[in-house]
Amino acid sequence: MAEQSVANLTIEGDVAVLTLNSPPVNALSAQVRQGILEGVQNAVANPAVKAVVLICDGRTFIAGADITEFGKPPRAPGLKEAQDAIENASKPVIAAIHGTALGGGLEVALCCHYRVAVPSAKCGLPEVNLGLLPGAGGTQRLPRIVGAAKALEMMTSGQHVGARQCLEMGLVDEIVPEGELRAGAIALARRIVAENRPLKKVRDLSDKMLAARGDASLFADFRKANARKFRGFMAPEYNIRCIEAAVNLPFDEGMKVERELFTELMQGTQSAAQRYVFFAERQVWKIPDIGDDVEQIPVRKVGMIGAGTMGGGIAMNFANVGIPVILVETRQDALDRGLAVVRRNYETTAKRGRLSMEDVEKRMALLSGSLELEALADCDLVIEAVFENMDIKKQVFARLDAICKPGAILASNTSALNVNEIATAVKRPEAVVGMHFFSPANVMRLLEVVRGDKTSKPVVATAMQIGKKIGKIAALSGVCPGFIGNRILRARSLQAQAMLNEGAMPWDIDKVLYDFGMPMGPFAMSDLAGLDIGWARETSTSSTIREVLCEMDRRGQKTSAGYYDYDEQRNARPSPVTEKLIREFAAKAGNAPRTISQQEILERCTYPMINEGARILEEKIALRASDVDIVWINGYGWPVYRGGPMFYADTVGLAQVVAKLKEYAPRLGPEFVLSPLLERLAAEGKRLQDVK
Ligand code: 3H9
Repeated sequence: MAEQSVANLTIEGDVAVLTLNSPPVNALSAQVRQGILEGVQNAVANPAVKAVVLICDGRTFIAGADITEFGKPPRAPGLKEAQDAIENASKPVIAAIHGTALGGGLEVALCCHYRVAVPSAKCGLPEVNLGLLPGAGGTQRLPRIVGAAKALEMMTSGQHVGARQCLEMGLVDEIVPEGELRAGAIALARRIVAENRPLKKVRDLSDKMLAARGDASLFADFRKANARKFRGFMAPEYNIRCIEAAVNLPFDEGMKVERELFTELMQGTQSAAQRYVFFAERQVWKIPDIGDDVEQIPVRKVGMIGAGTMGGGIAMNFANVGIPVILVETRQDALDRGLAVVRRNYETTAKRGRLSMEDVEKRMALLSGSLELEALADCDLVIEAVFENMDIKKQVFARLDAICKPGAILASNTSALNVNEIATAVKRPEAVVGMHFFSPANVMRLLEVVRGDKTSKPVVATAMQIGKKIGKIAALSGVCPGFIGNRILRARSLQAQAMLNEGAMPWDIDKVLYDFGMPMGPFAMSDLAGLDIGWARETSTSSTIREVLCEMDRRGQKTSAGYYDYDEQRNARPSPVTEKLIREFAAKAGNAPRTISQQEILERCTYPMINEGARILEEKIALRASDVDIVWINGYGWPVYRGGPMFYADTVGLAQVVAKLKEYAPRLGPEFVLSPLLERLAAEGKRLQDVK
């Protein structure tokens, strides 16, 4: 028997109960595998035992393979041995599921002869989110029990499916009341024995798959319908291939396909990136000098200054979790418009079936408006989203200082301004923090929390935790122009603009970045956002391409013309006007246009970003490389299968990045400074992700 604490076998009359206990999530470490193997063997060998229940202590059923073991030498026993012991047992084995049965956990449950769950339990095969496919028979067993169509949905989305739905699909056999799992599972075990029910092996089922056998259209249609969502990712396609194998091949042949494709994914860069991101998403919440003992400030009411696109979007996040928000505007029509936009957003969600009309009303009832800052006096957290101008921000903060109750958090949604300077406007700088949301704020997952020199620990801790509560992923940044995200964006923008002057066209650059996996390139992004952000006709000097485009009223998608021309459906096509303008600018500067290779475009865009990320690390603006990656994945659409710019740099090799940056240096512009940290790590053969 393995260690008592990991797997514990007790005999209750004629039923053996094998309880796993390996916190935090009962992942299938070598010890747990050993515990299952020996536990089942011992139970089966015991003549008094007629059936076996497999159950877990703690917050969840087995949540999957132990991801920390991936990439390390395998340790015996393998999961298959443990699964075989279950599936081939001569006595019925019943999985008793609470929490989440995920990945390898569900694959173990699928080897059991019966499954019972509590109503709050969920099942899923989320391997796709780690750039993988279920590698312990899940790809072959799931379609056999739920059918190919449902398996396609579940395995390519990684979704966790609730117990009731699992019951309907046949994935679980019975649901027992919350808190009665153990007793319910034992009772089911006894019934199975009494009724002499068969030892049901999922591998032998076929009836739900017969319809799909030989019908390639199910798969072709599914691929087509999801092409956009799956773009660039290997794992969804590999999952689909495994389900095709399940449908068309005998079980053991299908298992061979699964093994082969699993191994390929596991050894590839995409899965390494996605596993890295899994841990990065959990690491990002941890702030070394702020422990759990730091007190949080209860946030029961939020004030929002500005009811425009940003303010309204931010307010929705709080209303979504039941926190009331007062929105303050300077004019009644702006306030009315802002609230109407919020209502429209909610109603659109309701029309798509993702929210009930009752919930729309509930959320709207949490939002109120005012034209007076004084209305914010009793708010626990006030966020301003006014015009990006330091003087205006300081005026607002000075007024908030006079109005807000002691202990209130005063947050700025600035995307670039100095939070320390903003804090000089108040007598309580410890209360001032940056909370930088990304547009559209009700959709985008990222929140940059900006810690000023004087921001107190409780304020930082609360800003992070409230971010978690409203479903964001919060990354901590120090103060610098543009913080983590926009500072790196600027490094890319400078190169993209420079390359226009050297002979590349906006669509050449955008295509390279799109093919790399970004949702769009920098010029398409500018057109979407509006070229006139921060531009005014009165002060325009015709000195940049962007200024001249604005002067020509080519202000982006909203005017059907920007860098690109747009048709009525907003489809972009390269613009001869823009092309001519770019050529004229280059000629004026005395630049002879040259052909810039796709490779150079990619390197010129991404390597300066990496360099800027390294500078952000050495200046201690970011706590760790993986936080930089979290920002770029969640705020700017960096493809998760490339792990973020820092992880990507490690996969390219820092020596290569540095060598190229040195080669390109004459073209990189006066602002470019090679990061000493990057240079040192490259020389030492180290990685950015190892910087502590
Ligand atoms: C797989 O199964 C492959 C097989 O098909 C093939 C095998 C041959 N391993 O998320 P939380 C840690 S692939 C190791 O904050 P929650 C996590 O890092 C796997 N560690 O809790 C964190 O550590 P820390 C398929 C893991 O309550 C702590 O547990 N399964 C694993 O918000 C708490 O996690 C999955 O992909 C793991 N598998 O959510 C499921 N899982 O405290 C992955 C978690 O040091 N897990 N940890 O930061 C989850 O989705 C969530 O953790 C879960 C709980 C929903 C279970």
